[in-house]
Amino acid sequence: MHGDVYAPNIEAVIKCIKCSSEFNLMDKRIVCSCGGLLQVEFKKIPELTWSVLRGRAFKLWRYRELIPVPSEAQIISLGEGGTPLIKSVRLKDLVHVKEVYIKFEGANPTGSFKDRGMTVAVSMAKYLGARVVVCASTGNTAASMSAYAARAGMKSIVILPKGKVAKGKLVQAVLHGAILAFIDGSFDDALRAVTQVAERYPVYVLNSLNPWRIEGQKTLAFEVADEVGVPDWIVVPVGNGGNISAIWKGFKELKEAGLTSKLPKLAGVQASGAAPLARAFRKGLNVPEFVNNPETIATAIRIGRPVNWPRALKAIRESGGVLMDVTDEEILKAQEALARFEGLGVEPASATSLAGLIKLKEEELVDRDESVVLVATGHALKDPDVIKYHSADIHYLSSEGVLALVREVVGT
Ligand code: AN7
Repeated sequence: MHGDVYAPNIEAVIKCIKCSSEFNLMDKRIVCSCGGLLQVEFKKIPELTWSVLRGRAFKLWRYRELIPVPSEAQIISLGEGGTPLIKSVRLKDLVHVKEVYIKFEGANPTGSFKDRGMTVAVSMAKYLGARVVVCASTGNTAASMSAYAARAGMKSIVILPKGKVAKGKLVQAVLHGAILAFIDGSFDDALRAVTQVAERYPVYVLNSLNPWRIEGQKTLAFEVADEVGVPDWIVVPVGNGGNISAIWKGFKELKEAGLTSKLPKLAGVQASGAAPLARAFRKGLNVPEFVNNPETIATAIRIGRPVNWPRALKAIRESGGVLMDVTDEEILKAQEALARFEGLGVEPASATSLAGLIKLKEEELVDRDESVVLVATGHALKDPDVIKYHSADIHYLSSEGVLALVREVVGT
């Protein structure tokens, strides 16, 4: 399917953001021996023009040169990326800003932005000879990993917080043949278990600690810039802080490559019951105080110890942006507004971006002549159980009853 993808020779390394050690791209480690996070870095940013890129399909692999997977690697793809960037027609007047776009990541093959990271990281896993991949997950990572692993012919093991994963995501992991391990505890406990497993057994870890996940997820920035240029703000739901770090990396690389000239301000949004980064930002802390019992209706971001916090905090500060939190009530209201004013069905975690924008506007951090992109990370179908929190106009009627109902609705 991607035989037409240009496979470049790339000069890049894996580098520790803490101790600056450098590793070969073929190195299998996903964290540095010093404990620091790893990042893929170009030695020299490839020379590119928009017209070359735009001659290819509007999909993630359009940006092949900026994704330094070695050219011999087989690309495991489900046609991810190229998701709709939808201009808001009705919400714009509610929030009073120049332009609001919604990047609808629910349109990815497994219904979330995770597919961007997985096409890249699973391709690397396959290339590195992994047979078993593993992740801790609040649900979407598990759904995406098990789909891509299936396509790559690898076994997947997903470690999940018992009772806290939305139904749609579980259906996907089961359907794609993953081994599901539920543990008593939160996502953070599941990730600790993954770390222990990885120390002992030859498994490849596909959590967003993995630098190749970031390489895939940064393409969201490429697509936004490609379609409408760089906005003034980009608002991103934050759990582990992987996606917001990736999006920042994407915008920075575009600027470095001379493809854009400005950078956006990043607004990261957490759920109030799981907001260690927002709290650290508010207090001006350099190291967050973790939350031991995170709780929110937005189970995707029910995370108390975000592993990507160093890069997420750095990205947001560098951009001149903000980190904030929104309540479950605000999340549900925003979910309903996106669905009922724009026709966009997103899961609760994804609605934090609109809830965040509403707050940013109230606090006058976003100006009325600024443009904003809201990242809608996952599809509404992921989490059908939240229906109980929304107003529903449902009737059980006889056929005469139906006639009466319609008469009332049309107002005759
Ligand atoms: C819909 O699936 O962490 O800040 O294990 O599913 O990069 O963690 C999901 C995260 C936002 C937060 N929106 O992204 C997992 C997982 C949705 C998500 C996030 C997630 P990060």
